Amino acid sequence: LELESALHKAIERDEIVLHYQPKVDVRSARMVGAEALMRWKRGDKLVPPGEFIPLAEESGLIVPLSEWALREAARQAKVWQLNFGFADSIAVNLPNRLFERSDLVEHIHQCVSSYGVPHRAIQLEITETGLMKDLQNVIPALHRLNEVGVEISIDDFGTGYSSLAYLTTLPISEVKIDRSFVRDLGITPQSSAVVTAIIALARSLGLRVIAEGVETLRQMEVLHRLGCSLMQGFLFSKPLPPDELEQWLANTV
Ligand code: G
Ligand code: G
Ligand code: NA
Ligand code: MN
Repeated sequence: LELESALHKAIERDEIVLHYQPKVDVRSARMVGAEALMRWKRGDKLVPPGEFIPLAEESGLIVPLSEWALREAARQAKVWQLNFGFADSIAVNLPNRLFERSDLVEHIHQCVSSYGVPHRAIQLEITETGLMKDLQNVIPALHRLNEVGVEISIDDFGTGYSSLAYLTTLPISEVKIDRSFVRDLGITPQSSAVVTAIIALARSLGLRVIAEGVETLRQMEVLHRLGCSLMQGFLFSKPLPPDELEQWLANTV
């Protein structure tokens, strides 16, 4: 409860920050977008999200936190657009709780329009498990978001038992191969079988496919050989504070 009240204050005190991890196209070695990941600056300590996101989800604080993240990502996209000609999108992780709001789409619209960036400046990552758990709330919102140009990426893909038939009906743009499969690439034959299947599925549905958690050259090579050239992971960069992402941004245009 103490941590909960501290987290509540953290939002008001601007102690929450976003770090950004590049999404890289290995064919050009360039950044094609970035994923925003929260950090809590508590004194001189940086509290990792693993320690406060679960608490935020239990307490409901995840709603104001995520709304803040959407606003902050839109603001950052504008700054980078002005300074670096940034025209890609920033991906924000959106937990299911946000889809219970009937005005989610309106909130996102307000975020982008108040900073004067296009809707496509914001991409949403929703986990496969979250998607399947709450289709009733999520699907109508996905359609409305798609109509205004906000792209949807399915996070942790391959772990959530989604109905493939369902996927074909959803307005999604990207699937993110879960890091558990990437980790075992070149180690277990099962992992490359799963990755091969996901890439084939994505291709036949016309979806982008990106691999997360890429840590080794070997994993990068296998993924590239299997037909996935978009990647994210420590091999390229850990999540960086905005000023440190500038090196990547300068390289993009
Ligand atoms: O950044 P990292 O390495 O430590 O994140 C740990 C976990 O916290 C991951 O599961 C990640 O999805 C989650 N997380 C990080 N930032 C956010 C965020 O802004 N919103 C949500 N919902 N989850 C986040
Ligand atoms: O899927 P999710 O949104 O949870 O992914 C974000 C989390 O993954 C963050 O905690 C981030 O720090 C972490 N992450 C990013 N790249 C890598 C990587 O190459 N390896 C591992 N193990 N974690 C990573
Ligand atoms: Na994510
Ligand atoms: Mn993931």
